[in-house]
Order: sequence, then structure tokens, then C-alpha cells
Amino acid sequence: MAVRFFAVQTLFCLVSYTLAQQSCFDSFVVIPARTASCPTPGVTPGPGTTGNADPTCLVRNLPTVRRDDYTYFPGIGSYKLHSQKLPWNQARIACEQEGGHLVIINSVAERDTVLRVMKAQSPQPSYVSVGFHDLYEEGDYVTIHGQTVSKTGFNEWSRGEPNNWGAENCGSLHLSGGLNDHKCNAPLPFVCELPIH
Ligand SMILES: [Ca+2]
Ligand SMILES: [Ca+2]
Repeated sequence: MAVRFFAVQTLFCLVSYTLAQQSCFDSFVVIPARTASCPTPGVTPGPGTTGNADPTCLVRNLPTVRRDDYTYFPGIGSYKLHSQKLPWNQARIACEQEGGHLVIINSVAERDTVLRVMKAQSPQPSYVSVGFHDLYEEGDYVTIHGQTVSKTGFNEWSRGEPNNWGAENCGSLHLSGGLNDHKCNAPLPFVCELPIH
């Protein structure tokens, strides 16, 4: 059927070309239109414009630049505490929109730095969301960049944690310095990290 259709179209085109000296072969060329629009970092995408359907949008963040609202700790990293409480995934997105990511703790020194940021806030938050979860598989804790938490360089849990109490699949840090799992839809303050020292 397709071959016959193509043959008929070709014949039609030849006739058209003969009569009008115009080619209609252009109508066979399908140029895929790039209909999806990538979100602009820092701008909340509107409905249907998340960019997730467009693979080219997966390179999301602009090159990292220093921001005045982050605190810089030479040799360790740059951090910002958001005291506005958000569910874990919204916090993750908020950090990305600033060009960073939910903090990933890779050492005791970095944990202590995040605690300094938390303790500088008034009132001090008991917990902040950080960049790990076990959403893919219960008990398999990975960072938002896909690394197993036990290999990140910092894997100290608060006493009795993780306990998955009532289905807790998102990561947080307690003011006392240990990791915790909490319910992803429970709004918490959160700490973003810029990969810049
Ligand atoms: Ca869990
Ligand atoms: Ca827990």
C-alpha cells in the first residue's frame, strides 16, 4: 500500500512539475520540529514545558557561577540553607533552579560545614533535606547523582536510623550530625550545594 501511494504521489509530482515547473517533492521531506521547550534555569516551567520529553533538555544547568546568596567554604563547597519548608522533590528542583543540587555530603568536614550553615540560622532547623534517597529500591540509599551512600565518604546515621518508619524514602541530616530517612512529602528546610569552591 505504501509503495503504491508513493508511486501515485511521484506520478502526481511529475505531472505537476511538467505543468507548473514547480517541484512538490518538498512535501515528502518531513523536518521534525523541536516542539518541546527546555526550561530556563531559575524560571519555574509552565504546564507541559518541563523539558523532560526532550532529551536535549537533560543537560539542565547552566555553567555554575558564584551566587551571593551562598556561603563559600574554601576547599569544601558552597551552601545555602532554605528555611522555607518544601517536600523533598520540590527542594531538589529548587536547588537545580539555582544551578546547584541538594547537598551531597562526602566527608565529615563537609557534614560539619553543613551543620555550621544550619546553626547559623535562627531558629536552627532540627532537620534539613539532603541529596539522597531510597526511592528506587527500599533500603538502597543512593545520592541524587546515583552514587551509593556508603561510598560517598560520609555514611553516619543518627541513632536508630534509617528506620523507614511508615515508609521513609528521602534523605535528611539531623542537627546532631547524623543522617536520617524521612517521608518525602513531609516539608523540611533544605540545603543546596553549588559545585564551586
Ligand atoms: Ca525507605
Ligand atoms: Ca527515619
